[in-house]
Amino acid sequence: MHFYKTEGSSSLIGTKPYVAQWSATTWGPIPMRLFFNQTSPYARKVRVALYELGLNDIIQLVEVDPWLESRDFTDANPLSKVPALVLANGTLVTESDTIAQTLHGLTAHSQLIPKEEPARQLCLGRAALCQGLIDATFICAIEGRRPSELRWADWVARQERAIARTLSWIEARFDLDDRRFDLGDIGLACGLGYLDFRAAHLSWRPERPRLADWFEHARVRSSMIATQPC
Ligand SMILES: N[C@@H](CCC(=O)N[C@@H](CS)C(=O)NCC(=O)O)C(=O)O
Repeated sequence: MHFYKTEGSSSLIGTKPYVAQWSATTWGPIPMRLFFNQTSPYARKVRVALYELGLNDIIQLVEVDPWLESRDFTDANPLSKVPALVLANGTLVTESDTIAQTLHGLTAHSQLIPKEEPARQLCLGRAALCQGLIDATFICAIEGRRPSELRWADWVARQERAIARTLSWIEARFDLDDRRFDLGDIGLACGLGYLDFRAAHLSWRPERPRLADWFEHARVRSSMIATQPC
């Protein structure tokens, strides 16, 4: 078992130790490592994708606090942001959707991104819009952490308007299908989960019943339950 510690953190990390039964022919002899933290909605997208692809046991999960800029982590990712994937050959991949696309490309029979058009384009379009939804919610959460004299209320209000419009857009236009859980759906589920976690006061459900109904199914998938922020 491999456990890693981050500088300045007292917690033992490596919650899911690398399991020895991996296929050297597919993945090579060195484990891939995913740097993440429990509360990051971006990292959650990748962790959900790992579960959905059945890869969570062959990737070493390394929990870090990106805000500490610890040497251990910045040596792996100079941006000090999670998620970050380090491939078996040492290649660093950042950005949640790029990481998910990389994992999709490495996995036979992955259904994360449809092969055919226009389904592929639609999936990537949904994923990108939901990334923007997460970004807006994340900005509000970060503003809330500033000392009160440094908070910019207009900036938060602008993000909250963007969140409200985007949710209503999704309610009206997205093809919400319970039988599918591709990268666009993962982005949506993690975006809604993050709203519940950090911006519950926005009470998004009453005006978006279709979306609320869809999320009731999505949020109880094992991949979502296993990656709940805490
Ligand atoms: N666009 C990036 C966003 C990653 C990101 O901002 N992650 C946050 C955690 S939720 C982080 O690591 N922040 C640390 C920092 O900005 O220094 C992605 O999709 O992966």
